Amino acid sequence: MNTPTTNRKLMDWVNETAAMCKPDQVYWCDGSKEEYDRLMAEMVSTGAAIKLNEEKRPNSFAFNSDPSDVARVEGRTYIATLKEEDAGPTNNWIDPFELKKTMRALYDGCMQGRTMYVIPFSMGPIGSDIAKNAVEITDSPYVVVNMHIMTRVSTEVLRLIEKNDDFIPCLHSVGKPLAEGEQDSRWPCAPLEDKYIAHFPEERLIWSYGSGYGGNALLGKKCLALRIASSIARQEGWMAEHMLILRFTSPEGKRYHIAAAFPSACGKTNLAMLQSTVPGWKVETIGDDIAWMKPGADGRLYAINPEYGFFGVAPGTSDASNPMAMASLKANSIYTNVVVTEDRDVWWEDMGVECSGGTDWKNNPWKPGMTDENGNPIKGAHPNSRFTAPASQCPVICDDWENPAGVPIDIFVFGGKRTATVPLVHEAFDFNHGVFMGATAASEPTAAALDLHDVKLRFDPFAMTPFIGYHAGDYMQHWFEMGEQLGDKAPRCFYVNWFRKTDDGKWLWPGFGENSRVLKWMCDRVAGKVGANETPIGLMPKKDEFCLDGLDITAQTWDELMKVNIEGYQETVADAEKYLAKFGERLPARMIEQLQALKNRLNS
Ligand code: GTP
Ligand code: SPV
Ligand code: MN
Repeated sequence: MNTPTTNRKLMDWVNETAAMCKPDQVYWCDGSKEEYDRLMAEMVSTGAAIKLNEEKRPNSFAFNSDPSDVARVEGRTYIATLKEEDAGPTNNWIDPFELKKTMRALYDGCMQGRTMYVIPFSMGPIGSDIAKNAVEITDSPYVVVNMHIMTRVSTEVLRLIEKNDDFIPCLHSVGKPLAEGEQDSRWPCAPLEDKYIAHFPEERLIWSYGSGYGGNALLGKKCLALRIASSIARQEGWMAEHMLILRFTSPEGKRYHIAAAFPSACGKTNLAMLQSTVPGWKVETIGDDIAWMKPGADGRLYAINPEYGFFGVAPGTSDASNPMAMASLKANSIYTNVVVTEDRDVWWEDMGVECSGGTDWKNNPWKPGMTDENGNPIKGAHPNSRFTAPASQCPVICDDWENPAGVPIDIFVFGGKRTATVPLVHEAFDFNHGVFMGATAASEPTAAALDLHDVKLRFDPFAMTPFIGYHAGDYMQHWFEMGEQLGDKAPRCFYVNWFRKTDDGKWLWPGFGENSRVLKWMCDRVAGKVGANETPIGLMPKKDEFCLDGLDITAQTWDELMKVNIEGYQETVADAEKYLAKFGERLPARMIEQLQALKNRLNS
């Protein structure tokens, strides 16, 4: 093999991995367009990829996964710390020695009949202080092309590793060795019981086996930029969060930077690119899924987006709901588990265009209106089908979105999907109360994780439950400590819920672009331009200070949207208390104080 590095550590790791996984060949990726085109052409020739209509979707490709491999698998995701208590009650734990033994047996010969790709990549602008260099080894060419879009893949990263000897090793295999002459499947993967998405935070190491989908396989994203990074961030005094980052600019040109944490498939991509309906105000995007944030020299908190592309939920994305996402994915994109239409374009549910038929995500002939044997509609696209699109193609991406210095965050927003109880918006009394709000955020499950279907509501602190690489109690404590350090420069905290429904199942709030009205109220609060009603749960808008012009919202709907449901909150508090009890001694004292204070306010 020709090895484009002389770094001992990297060479040893690649050689050891090759000896264990026994691929037919080893290939070092350079991130070039030529490499991308060649791998795509190979996948088209084997039938793994479908080249889309060049006129409708230039340079774009569709893939269908195995029906068993369609989302993250939280039940098979592990934080393997030396001590079990360091993984905490929200993570699956296995002793790292035992897990490595199990996984080594699986990795042994797992790349037979395949190429082992070595992908040098950077999370964050290459060479910047906040970026992290990493190398993913994978036997999936689908992963390579997705990594090209989602991260900065470059031989420049190898040059940096030569200099500083510092990189995060990420090992991935689809877990399907090929016997001599065996025909490969379109989407090779291993059965659920052999899938492992494993993290060794003390070693800063990632081992993933058996899945080719999304966050299970594109290891820069959830595994590195959230689970491993959150653990590093706590040690080093910064934050790695499941947050979008946007810039909201007033008609006078004043810029506000907002970072918002919503659970998977709860509206981050939508909010990150929203088309403001408030006259003169505009949104520009910095990131749609992950924020890395560090205190700057001026004492404020600065955020960067460590990613390079969007891996966004396809269904529901339309010119009406998210035109900027639609523009981002017009060309040079990858679509996974959507409908490929008869004219080789893509389609998904609620795309807002007619479809006469094509091939569904399971590779079956499909027409709209088709039903299964029980009369239920057959979806053409999987609910967690996704597009992979370069962030640079977003028409409202900030000019300076790659500035390694980041943007100063003014506002934190927390939220989730709650069809009842939680009002449209409320503000925290202070930062500690904001941490409590984020730490007790709860959401109804979505299709983004495979194994949560029986859950009605889950507490999802900071939308990070599946992504905290250590004990969630220590994580909450880290949030309080960051607030202490930032002092009066800490971002103001708000909680939102776009998802309230009426008794007959209709959305109470129009959402999407109209959410700009809520953002505007937040900015007015920060600027001291509007007051607020003090309620037991927090500070809420005065109706005449909240812009509803041009919206068909009755006084009754407004009251419903802004109602503080005391009994509902008392119930949630009781549930939160039960949930937090699991954290034992590592539950921060400030969480207990906040819980007690909320109880008192609700009871008085
Ligand atoms: P991940 O990429 O999984 O982390 O998710 P995300 O938070 O980026 O999710 P995304 O923005 O793709 O959210 C998708 C879902 O939220 C779709 O079902 C949207 O229709 C829905 N959604 C987003 N914004 C709104 C809103 O304002 N109102 C309503 N009712 N639904 C919304
Ligand atoms: C999520 O599930 O929050 C995602 C998609 O952003 S994945 O990258 O698959 O985790
Ligand atoms: Mn996400």
